[in-house]
Amino acid sequence: MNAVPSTPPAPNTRCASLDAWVADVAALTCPDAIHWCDGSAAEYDALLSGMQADGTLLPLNPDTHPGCWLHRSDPDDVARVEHLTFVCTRDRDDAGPNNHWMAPDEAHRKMDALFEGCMRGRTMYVVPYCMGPIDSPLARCGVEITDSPYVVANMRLMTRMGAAALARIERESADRDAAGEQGDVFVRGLHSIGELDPARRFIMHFPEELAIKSFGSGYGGNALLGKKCHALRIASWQARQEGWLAEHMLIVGIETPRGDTHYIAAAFPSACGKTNLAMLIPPAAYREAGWKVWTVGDDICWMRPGPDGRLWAINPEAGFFGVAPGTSAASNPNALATIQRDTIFTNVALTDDGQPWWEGLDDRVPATDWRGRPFDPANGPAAHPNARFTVSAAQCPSYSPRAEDPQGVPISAIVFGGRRATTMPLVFEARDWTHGVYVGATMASETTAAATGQVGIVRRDPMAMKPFCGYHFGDYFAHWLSFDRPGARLPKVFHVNWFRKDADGRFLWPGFGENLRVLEWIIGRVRGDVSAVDTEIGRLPCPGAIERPASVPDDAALATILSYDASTWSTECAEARQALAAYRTRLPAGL
Ligand code: O2Y
Ligand code: MN
Repeated sequence: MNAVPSTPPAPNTRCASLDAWVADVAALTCPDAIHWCDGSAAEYDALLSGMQADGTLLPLNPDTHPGCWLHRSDPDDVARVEHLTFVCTRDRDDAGPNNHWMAPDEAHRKMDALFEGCMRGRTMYVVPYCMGPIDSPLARCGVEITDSPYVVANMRLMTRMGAAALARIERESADRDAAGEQGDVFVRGLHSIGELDPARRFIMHFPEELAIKSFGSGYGGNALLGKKCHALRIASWQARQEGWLAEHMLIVGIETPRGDTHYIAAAFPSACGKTNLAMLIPPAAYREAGWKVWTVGDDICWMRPGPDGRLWAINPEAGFFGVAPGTSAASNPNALATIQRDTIFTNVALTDDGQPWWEGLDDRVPATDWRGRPFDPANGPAAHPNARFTVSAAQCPSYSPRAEDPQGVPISAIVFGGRRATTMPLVFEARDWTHGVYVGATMASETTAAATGQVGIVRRDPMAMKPFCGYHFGDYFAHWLSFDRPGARLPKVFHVNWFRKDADGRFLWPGFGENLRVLEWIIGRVRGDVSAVDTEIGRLPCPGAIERPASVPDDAALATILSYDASTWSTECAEARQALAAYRTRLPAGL
């Protein structure tokens, strides 16, 4: 680690604006040392050892979970904080009613006051990173400055971090200078854990400046700035300017017995099984017939029109920051296999022999809860409901070789979905792109206990982007509609609902691997192999088009899951119209 020089620092990189920014941040935050991250294995090991020494990380059982660690976060710092998250645009309307807004000058003043001297006694890490394959034209770079070694270690798993990213920033900055263009080629993210005081916690986004300032939290989406802050809020703004889409979507490749692979991008709000769908294991009969599922990404998708008119997508992330509770050999064997080694667990419980444990994993009784107390059911769940694993995507058994393709993968279908006990049939297809955008813009999901404490409230969450769109939703919908232009070969758009219930509150559809039956129908529609029934809500599968899983008792039950009720849908449409009215000043006429 280099000590902070008392004279202005010599250039560290071939990007003068980066050097100048780092020097300015050091002058403001007064760290004891500055460390430029190179992303090497030696650096990672040194960070882990340092965190083991100071108790930030505990090693897990090396026999069952080699290279795995437990981090216990501050009990008041366990999730994203939407009410403290702001989009700071010059014109308030540009942030839209879907964001909390603060004027940029005021936000900078507020944040700089918090950052003043906050790194005294700490090391300041400079973390260059690339979102997307390092040589992809769709990838974009950022630099996160942070005083948290836990954040650095997580960023190494979640992004392409270090020397290669810095080299790309230097190259792009030289190209921009040579072209006489203004502006930065990287997103500037400044983060400090501060004192982890919820009263002094803010996450500010400055999309016009490609900048993020985050103070007071060390956790997940608040602190790993490459993820929600950069890859969604700032990137959605950049994408609108540059003609692409930054979406809260998984990307999964479905290989059929014919040997062709169709890539599907899917948006679901939290707690709808996104990671499970991205890592789906086909039912035995499908596996035997030659179906395979390939994981490209489980959370974020960047898509742009290619020369052939199709949308080409990359996963900007290099790892998974997945929810541990509920992950099991039954729900997601691929995820479980992925996290057997070299994984950082956050806020999980421990068994008496030092293995990570969470509700839903198996029927063992944990010894220690997520706060490090002897487990007592009277204290609530053993693992925090938002407990996480951070792991490199390359460890996933179903990781797609095409995930590293700089050109991305062509998207055949876009799927929207939500958790709906009633109203929404298992699947329907939108009539055209505009209808598809409407379906995404009006999608909704019922809350689960883990998310809010209130169960079963229907919340509209357009394209699952409500917490993540960096600008006015009206402009965002218009941007989506703009992709329908001459020469475009857009994906078909679908809506799915795995969560429909019967009158007794029992799920009607088995979900998990059986969802492949629905994806098979979607692929049939993309290829033009299967017909559909035109209805007022969209196109539905013909009877018999989706084969009945064993757990669905008879064809009548299957018909119920596939059907809709016109009067319930009248209410649905009225509610959807009311939700869209919130964006009326900028709502495109097409919707
Ligand atoms: O709670 C957090 O800080 C993380 S939220 C998150 C993490 C991974 C993937 N998706 C999400 C989300 O809220 O959509
Ligand atoms: Mn997410």
